Amino acid sequence: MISALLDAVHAVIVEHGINHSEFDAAKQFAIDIGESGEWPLFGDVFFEAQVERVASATSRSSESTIEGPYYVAGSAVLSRPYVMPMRPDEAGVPLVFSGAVLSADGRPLAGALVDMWQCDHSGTYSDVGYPDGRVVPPPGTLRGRFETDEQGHFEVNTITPVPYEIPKSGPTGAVVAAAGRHAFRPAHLHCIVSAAGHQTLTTQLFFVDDQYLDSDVAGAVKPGLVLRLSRASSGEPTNVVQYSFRLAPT
Ligand code: MBD
Ligand code: FE
Repeated sequence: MISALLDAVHAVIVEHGINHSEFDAAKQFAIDIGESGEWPLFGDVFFEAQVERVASATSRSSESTIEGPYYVAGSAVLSRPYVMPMRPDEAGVPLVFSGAVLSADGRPLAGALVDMWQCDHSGTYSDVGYPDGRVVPPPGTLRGRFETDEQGHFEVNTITPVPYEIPKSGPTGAVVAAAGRHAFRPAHLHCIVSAAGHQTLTTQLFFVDDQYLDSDVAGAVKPGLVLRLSRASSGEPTNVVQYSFRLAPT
């Protein structure tokens, strides 16, 4: 594999007539990525979706997609009724997300664990070091874990995520700009779903009509993961959405 990788780089050098100053700039770029702490961001934005497509090609679980750089293990374990950890005045349109965790044959899985995280209404994740001076929510905000009930169901209260613009001021942003792309991901909820005797599923949920579905900077949208939000019947400005995860047995 390593020789194939080196051969691919050699081929680019030849085809594009890379000179010494371009080579020096590439080395400096690698140094900058390291010094900025952006290796996880850079790797996940440009390469994780490809790795994930290869890894999931033969999976019998429902659609998976990338984890991305912002998962934090060990988030709050919620108790019912489930509410994602939020500030008292958390901005954003309330969202009630409900659904089920099923085995591949459709059997409901009681006691399955959903580990969920998302950005806030300004497009900022908690527990992430940002290069700009933005307001980062308190640790643990909009990160939580909750279980399905005896029927394999769950319902969690949160806010509706908004499109997420990856940090533009660092070296990853420079590559995005050089590639002529915008830096947005469509709005998404991240979920890692696990249950005894089943393969763990890492995925994301997106929403119809998002303007970035077809141009996700991380290329991680799959059609089956795009959900239709609807308005709660209460008359309050609240969105509701449903989804059922299916896990392949181990
Ligand atoms: C994200 O929120 C994300 O999900 C990915 C994959 C990359 C950067 C930011
Ligand atoms: Fe994300």
